[in-house]
Amino acid sequence: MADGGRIVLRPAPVDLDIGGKQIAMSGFNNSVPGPEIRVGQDEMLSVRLENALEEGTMIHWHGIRLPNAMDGVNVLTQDAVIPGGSFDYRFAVPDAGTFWYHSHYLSLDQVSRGLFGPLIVTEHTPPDIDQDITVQLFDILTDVEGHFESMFDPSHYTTEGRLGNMMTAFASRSDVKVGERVRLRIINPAVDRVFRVTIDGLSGLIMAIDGMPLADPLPVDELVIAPGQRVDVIGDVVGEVVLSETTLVDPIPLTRIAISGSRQKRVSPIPPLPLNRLPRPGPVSQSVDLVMQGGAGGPPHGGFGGWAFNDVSGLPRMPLLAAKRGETVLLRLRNETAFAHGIHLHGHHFWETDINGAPTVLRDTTLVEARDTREILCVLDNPGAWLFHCHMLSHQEDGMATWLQVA
Ligand SMILES: [Cu+2]
Repeated sequence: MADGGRIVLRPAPVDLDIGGKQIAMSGFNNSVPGPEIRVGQDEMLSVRLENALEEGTMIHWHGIRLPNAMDGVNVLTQDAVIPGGSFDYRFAVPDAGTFWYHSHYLSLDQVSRGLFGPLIVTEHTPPDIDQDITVQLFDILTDVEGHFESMFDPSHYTTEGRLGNMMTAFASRSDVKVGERVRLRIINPAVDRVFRVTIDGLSGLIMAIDGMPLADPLPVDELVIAPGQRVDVIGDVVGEVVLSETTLVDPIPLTRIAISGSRQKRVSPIPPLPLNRLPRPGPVSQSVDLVMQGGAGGPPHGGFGGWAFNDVSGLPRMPLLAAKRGETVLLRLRNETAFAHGIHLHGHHFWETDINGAPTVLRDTTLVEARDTREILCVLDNPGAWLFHCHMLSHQEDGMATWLQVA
C-alpha cells in the first residue's frame, strides 16, 4: 500500500465570505468547507489533527470502513483532542467513492460553524470524464444582523432541527464547457436540512449513492439528500449547470457552474463505476427494532431528552445489539415521530431493502420519513463499538444515539 503523505487539518476560527458578507465561522486550515482530501483506493490516509480551537474537537470520516480506533467518536473510540493538542489518524481506505469528514465533538455547533470537508477516494482506473467537481450543500442560520446565530433555540430540538435561513452550495469549479463529461459529487454536510435538488444543464445518470457505485445507474430526477448522504452524477454538459433546492414552490438556485466554451460531445454511453468489494448479506442471525421517539407531536417515551431510541435518550450503557464478526443482522427502523430522521451507522455500509426484504441500495445513512418504517440489512464485519445515530445533529444532540458492538 502506498502512503499518500501526511496531511495536517487545523481547525480554527475563520471568517466566511458569502456574497461579500463576512460571517464568523470555524474552518479546517482557514477554509469553509475544509480542504478537499483525495486519496487512492486501498492507500493509507494519514492526517494529523492540530486543534487550534478554544474547545475540544475530533474528526469522523463519514462512510469509511476503517478501524474502530480511527472513527473519531467521543466516549466510544477516543477522547476529545484538547485545545493545542493533536491526534494522528491513519488508516487504509478500502472503497472508492465520495465520502466526507467532519467534527464529531459538540458536532451540532462545530459542523454548523463549518468544520467539515470532502474526502474523495479515487478508483484504481478512474472513469473517462473531463471534470470531477465536488458540490457541498449547506445552510447557515444567521441572526437579524447577518451574523452566525449562536443562541440556543429549544424549538430546534423538537422539530426538523436547526435549519439555516441562508442556503448555498460550495462547488469546487466555477466553469465547464458544453459537451464535457462531468462528474458531480454532491455531499450534504448540513446539520439538519434534507435537500431536495434538481440539476439543470447536465444530461446524465446517478452513478453512486453514499460512496457506493450502482450496478445499474439511475435516471436523475429530484435528488433527496439527507444530512450526511452523497450522490454522484456523471453527465454531459448541455448548458449552464445549476443546482436548485425545490422544497419551496419557487426553486432556489444553490450554485451555478458557468459555460466557458464547448468541445465535441462524447458518443460513448456512460459505463457504470466499478463496484466496491463488500460482503453480501447472509442468513439473518438477529433482528432488532430501533424505535424513533419524541419531538413535537410524538408519543411519550422513557428518555430524558427531546428525542429517544427505544425509550433511551443519549448513549445507552449496553449496545443496541452485540454481534459476532460477520453476522448479518436485520434492523427494523420504526419512526413513530412526526419528523424525518437520517439514520447513520459508523464503520459499515448496509443495504436498504424492498417490500419483499430483498437488498436494494447500499448506504451508510438512510432517511426514514415521519411515521414510516424501513428495514436494513447489515453485515457486521468490522470489529468495535460503532455509533448508530440520527445524522440530524440537533436530534443526535438531544437523544438520538445508540451503538452496536461487533466482537
Ligand atoms: Cu432525527
